[in-house]
Amino acid sequence: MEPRTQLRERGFVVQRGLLHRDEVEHYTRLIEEMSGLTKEGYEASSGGRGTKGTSWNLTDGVTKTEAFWPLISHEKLVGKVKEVIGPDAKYLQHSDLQFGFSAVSWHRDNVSRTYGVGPDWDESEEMYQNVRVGIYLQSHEESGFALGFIPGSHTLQPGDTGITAKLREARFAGQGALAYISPRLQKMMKSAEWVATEPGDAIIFDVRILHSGSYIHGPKLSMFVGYGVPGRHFADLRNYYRFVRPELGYGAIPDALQDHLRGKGLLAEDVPEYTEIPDAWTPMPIMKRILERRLG
Ligand SMILES: O=C(O)CCC(=O)C(=O)O
Ligand SMILES: [Fe+2]
Repeated sequence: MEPRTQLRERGFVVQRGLLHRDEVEHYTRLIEEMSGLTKEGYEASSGGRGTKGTSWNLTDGVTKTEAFWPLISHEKLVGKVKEVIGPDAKYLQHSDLQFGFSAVSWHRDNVSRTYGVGPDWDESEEMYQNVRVGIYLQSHEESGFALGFIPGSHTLQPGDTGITAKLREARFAGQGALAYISPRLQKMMKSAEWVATEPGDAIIFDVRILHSGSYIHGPKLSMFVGYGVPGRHFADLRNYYRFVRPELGYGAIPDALQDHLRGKGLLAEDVPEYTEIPDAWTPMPIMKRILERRLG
């Protein structure tokens, strides 16, 4: 299947070995330095969810850290992204750097996270083409990590009536909560497809797709970058992370990065700024406070 069709129909595209071994080592070293953690010193924590102890997550870390800017314009990566969303792909500020962190719960990364509700699901005027790329630096053997997807959960399926979609989403939510209890319960999600990753592998996915990290028993290092085709959906996602989710600490794109992106044809110019987006998902206030405390 063509990569473009794959993204459209299934919601994700796997690119094995996108980064060369030297690049994997280079980025591993950078993340180890920044996090103060090492692969050798990794200790499984929080029952393999990697949410406590030896875990580190720098939200929008790629934008904030000059050493990672070459990743955004990495030729092979950009080439693949353009195969998937077309030649107008630009950098979309939605990034992360993670060590020992696995997002064990079925969730979406987009703005309106209730299936079918809100502007993200309206493609009558503009196609939705915001993707995130997860790039992994560890082997499946050492970490046990795989990224799970519910194929097709990113777009309105033909014949989806309100009630069937609601029931299905409720089932996903229930199973998501169960997944958090144990790996065995997580694996009960029958409609999930798990992609076990190896060093340098990249997974490009529509940010609306339901996805979940697996439990891990060893070090996991990942980098996330975003791309999209400028337009309404692009601006919504950019403004969402920038203004609707202040607890994540997104700032303006540094001038020097803007110059770098412009030079590579990856800068989205004149993206309108606004702070309110209908049906935008936000974490519960208590979660927000905890996050703010952790970040601040
Ligand atoms: O655990 C992973 O690699 C997935 C991370 C993820 O889904 C997220 O950070 O939103
Ligand atoms: Fe996610």
